[in-house]
Amino acid sequence: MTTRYPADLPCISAYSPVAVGRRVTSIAIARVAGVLVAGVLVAGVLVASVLLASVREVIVHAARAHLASLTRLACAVLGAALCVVAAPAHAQCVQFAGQTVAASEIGLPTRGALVTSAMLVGATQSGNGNGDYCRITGEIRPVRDDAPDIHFELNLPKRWNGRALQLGGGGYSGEVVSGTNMVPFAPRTTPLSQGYATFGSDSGHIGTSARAEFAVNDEALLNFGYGHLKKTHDVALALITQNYGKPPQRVYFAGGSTGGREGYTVIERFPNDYDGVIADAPAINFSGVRLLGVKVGQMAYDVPGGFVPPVKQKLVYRRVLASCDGLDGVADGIVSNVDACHALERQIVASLRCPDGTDQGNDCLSAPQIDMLSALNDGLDLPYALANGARVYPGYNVFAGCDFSGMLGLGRSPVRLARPDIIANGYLFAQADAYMKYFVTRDPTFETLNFDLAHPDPYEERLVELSQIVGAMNPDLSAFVAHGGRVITLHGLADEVISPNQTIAFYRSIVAKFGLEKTDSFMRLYMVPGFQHGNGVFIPSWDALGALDKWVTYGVAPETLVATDIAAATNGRSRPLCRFPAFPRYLGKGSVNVATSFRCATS
Ligand SMILES: [Ca+2]
Repeated sequence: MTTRYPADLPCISAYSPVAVGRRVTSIAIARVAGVLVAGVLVAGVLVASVLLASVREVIVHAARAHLASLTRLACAVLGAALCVVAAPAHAQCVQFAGQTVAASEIGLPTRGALVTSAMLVGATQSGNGNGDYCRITGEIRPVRDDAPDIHFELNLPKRWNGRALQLGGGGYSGEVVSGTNMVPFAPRTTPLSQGYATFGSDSGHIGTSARAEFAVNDEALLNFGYGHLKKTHDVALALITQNYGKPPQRVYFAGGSTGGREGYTVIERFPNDYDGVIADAPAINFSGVRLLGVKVGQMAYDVPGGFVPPVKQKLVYRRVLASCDGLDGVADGIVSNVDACHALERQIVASLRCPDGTDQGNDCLSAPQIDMLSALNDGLDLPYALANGARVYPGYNVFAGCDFSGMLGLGRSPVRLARPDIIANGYLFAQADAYMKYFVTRDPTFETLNFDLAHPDPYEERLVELSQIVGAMNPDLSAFVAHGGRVITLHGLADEVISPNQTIAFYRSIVAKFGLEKTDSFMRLYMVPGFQHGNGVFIPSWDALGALDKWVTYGVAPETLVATDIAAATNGRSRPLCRFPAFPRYLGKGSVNVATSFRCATS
């Protein structure tokens, strides 16, 4: 099989069986006729009259039988070049505008979809690095009038590689994922410029990654949880199939954070729709991370003196670095041997504690501050089970290399704002507060600091229901495995937003279910030292989509790969990208800036 298919003939695409069979219009008939007339004229010049008569006979016969077959025959006999001329890509693209996709073609309840715009983006157009492609935008109608539309975008490259890629969102989503950019942290080129048909949506509401008001609407909530993934997929595939005359040979999904949760969501809920998934830093235990955020906020703002100011967050990080950086063989600013660092946790915490537990300035932490960080480190252990039996949200590597002083860290304000804000009050608490107000209680005046996590009545049932709708914690990936699906997950060990230890625990539950050998046949997990939630002292750039496609298409499973650091201060250095549970250990000689000076080790 080739990796790149020739650009399918536009004249076939415009009149594919889907298009002709379902939406015969006078315009379409006129265009078919135009193709035939032009074809016949040119053919008359180019070929012998006997052949021409034969072509005519075939075409006339076919026209009576089926318009789509006729078009294919015309193209096949008269040649691709003629078809391109007769049906320029631009005309084909703009024809999508105003088209509908019927609700019956979409696997979950909607009132159908409408293409609101379609335009050809030229390869030479300013700012476009994606080659010639048709950019389509549209809306998928909700079942109920009071629910918002799903807005989607779909890009159809002129030179198609036979594959489709759906891209996921972030946080609470709310902005259309255009599909014209790189897969985050990927080097080189965009999927669209490689020939992928790409698409994404706003998850079914207009907002931002930090706004959760939409969740008071049941249908919008279901769309955010999983509905928009299937609906957007089905609409996109109908249009892709119409355009190219056949469905994609491979359909992939890629996302990180909420997009990573969406990756596992499609694996668990729509396993037959996808051949491969990249699910990075996945928020699979969405309820768990939000509930831990509630606890962190309570420890910071409901316990006197519990807030840990940035200067002390940095103090913790530096103390950990002093103790643990060298445990991987080299003081390179990266805590790579996280397990060995965890073993030192008790003495690290003891060294940070102010002598009598009271706040004595910026060189030590008070008892309430230690308690606050310990809550974040230890995670949640609930006295009730969320969906899929989840009782635990494993904590972060607070004392093992995670830096909470950044933009997505614990915040800068000792005062809880009336409307908690990510920068002031920390990412975890601000997002959790929005979750409690709009997902759980649907009461914008709800006081999150008063919520009793251990006794959540009357909201316990609601918490469980939400964890089913928005979570992706089902380790039974059997249907996806049976379909031949492959999944790659990368997660930073220093992630301060989504706990890397939840991803490790989930991986272990998959291994427990399938066994290691079987798990190796469909899943890869790369845990990256020094990598936070997009930031960090090591930001790995690597070609995840290339690795996935090689695995799915050619059966070449990714093993140890190489990641190039794109952190500003250390841009360009490289490390092996080690399969879990291994980490890069320095060999003791050679440049510390190149991956070949490291091996993947487990201790
Ligand atoms: Ca190190």
